Amino acid sequence: MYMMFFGSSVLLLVAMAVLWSIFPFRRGRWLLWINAVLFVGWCLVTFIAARSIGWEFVRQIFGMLMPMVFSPFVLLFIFAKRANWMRLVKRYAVIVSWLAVFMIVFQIPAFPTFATYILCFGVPVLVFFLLYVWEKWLAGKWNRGWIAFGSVILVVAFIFGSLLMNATALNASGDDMVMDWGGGKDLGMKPELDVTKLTGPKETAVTERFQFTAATKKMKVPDGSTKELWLFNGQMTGPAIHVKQGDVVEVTLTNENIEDGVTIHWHGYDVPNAEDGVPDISQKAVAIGESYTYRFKADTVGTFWYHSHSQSSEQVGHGLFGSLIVDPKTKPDDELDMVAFVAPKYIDNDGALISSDEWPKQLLKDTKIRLRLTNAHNKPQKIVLNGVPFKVAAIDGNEVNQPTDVEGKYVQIPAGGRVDLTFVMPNNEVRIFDAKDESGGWVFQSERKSAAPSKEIPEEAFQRESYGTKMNSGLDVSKGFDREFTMVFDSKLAFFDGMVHHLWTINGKLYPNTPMLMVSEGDLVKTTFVNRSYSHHPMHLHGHKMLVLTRNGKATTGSPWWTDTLNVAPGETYEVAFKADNPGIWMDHCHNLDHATNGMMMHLQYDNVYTPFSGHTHE
Ligand SMILES: [Cu+2]
Repeated sequence: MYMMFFGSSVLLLVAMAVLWSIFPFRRGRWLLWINAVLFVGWCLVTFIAARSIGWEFVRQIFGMLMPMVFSPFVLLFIFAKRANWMRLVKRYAVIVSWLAVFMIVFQIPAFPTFATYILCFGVPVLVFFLLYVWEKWLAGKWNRGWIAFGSVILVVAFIFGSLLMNATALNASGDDMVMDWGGGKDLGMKPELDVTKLTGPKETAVTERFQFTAATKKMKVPDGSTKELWLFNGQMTGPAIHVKQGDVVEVTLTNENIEDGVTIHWHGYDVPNAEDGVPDISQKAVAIGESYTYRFKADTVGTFWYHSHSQSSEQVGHGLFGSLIVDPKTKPDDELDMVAFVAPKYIDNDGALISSDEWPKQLLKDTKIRLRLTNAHNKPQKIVLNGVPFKVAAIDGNEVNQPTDVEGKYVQIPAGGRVDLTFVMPNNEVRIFDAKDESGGWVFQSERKSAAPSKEIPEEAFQRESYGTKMNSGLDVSKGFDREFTMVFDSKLAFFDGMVHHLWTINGKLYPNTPMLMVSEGDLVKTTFVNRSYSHHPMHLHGHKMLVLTRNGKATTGSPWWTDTLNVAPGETYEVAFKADNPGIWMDHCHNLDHATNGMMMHLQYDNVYTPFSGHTHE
């Protein structure tokens, strides 16, 4: 819907600009009338968009461009009876309407800064003044060749100007750290806690020990070709960490030959800050030949994963990830556990499911299965399970209260997110696959020979917000919040690494210039996500679980929806709450790792914590 608003706005503004450009050369009121109709059309499109997706999505673009594109009509009306002023207004209309077109194409009004206000409100006034001066004292001639030449120069200057301006923003040092106290008390920094002191348990407590070596390895990938991958212990996917609740896990990571250094981040697992594996925040990336030891208590049950958080987009993409599963102390031992990942884009861009487990080909009837699926890709994935009704037993490691049977629906997993699907093996074959890879995935054969299960992709999506049965979430949000933050997502074009890229902004800012979200320990925090861009943003907060309160303004009704990676689709708004109960400096970023690389990251910082490392990271 937002895209429809944006696209039709661009078309309508271009049409208006073209008409204004003809205006100085053709007489007749019809041009003016069509132009007025287009303007009304644009207002209507905005009105419809505001009603259906919310004023928040359209207010910047409309609010800032509307006065600009409306101003020629007003001026024409004012100067209707004075021929030489009319000439001036027509020239003004051409310039200002094209300016509006470029502003909307580059989405400049979507994330206004002081410079944007000058562009939108100051430049039109300046244009009018300059035209007046030109007409009055230089007896300006309106020459087509001159206009064409002037326009080309202006357009080129404007495009390169915007691209360069945007690129400069990404290369900023971030030294002028700005803080956002979320409307709560600004307590000032009282840094007394060094992140390196916020560690897991002592060595003596360790019950499960792992040695990981990160190295390159040539390996066959799902499409049959051989690629150089970057792997933990030479395995795709990395060695599984499958432990029991109460275990103390120790992982010693050694970097054999991965340039730029490696770390391990325990995705979705709320470890103490020093174990979080974010370079330049909780540690230095582990350089070639060096080692680093992580230790944490496995007290939270569920499906998690681990991956390098150094140059994440490249390193996860090349295979530096694996599964982290914590079983309850007493596990129903008749449940058959299977772990799989949607491959990251470098290993397979087309939705191949990969696993380090050997999955059984045939299953006995009535076998209970738990499929633990993690999306290591950058985009949300549609998972299809055909041939049997199933339950969505857990999301991001959090069990759903009384899940009901799902049939004829696909389940979307956000990039970085996990789902546990459970089912009881029927007397027919069952197929699981990613919607991008209909002929791939797995088929579980039954005892009885049956027709091959369908490759059909259901049209309807599983909706988490109303699934399961309501129960006490354990987080009381009825008495209001200590802090409230809003994160609005946009995109802009810019030069970066010598190419034009999309940069992804939070509140108009690029990392590391995005203000840090400041909290005090014990705060109850609300965050609102608003996605005005045209790409999905799976928002991942380290160190905390978020409780989803509303989706697009509607309160969630089912089992409490806890998540660590929430997919915010284009045009969507979510409100989430979390308790600030894990002191540290935590990343809050988009898990489309390309977006994170291109600006969509920020920090959540406790006011009493500091890092001895550089203080901001390039992931
Ligand atoms: Cu994103």
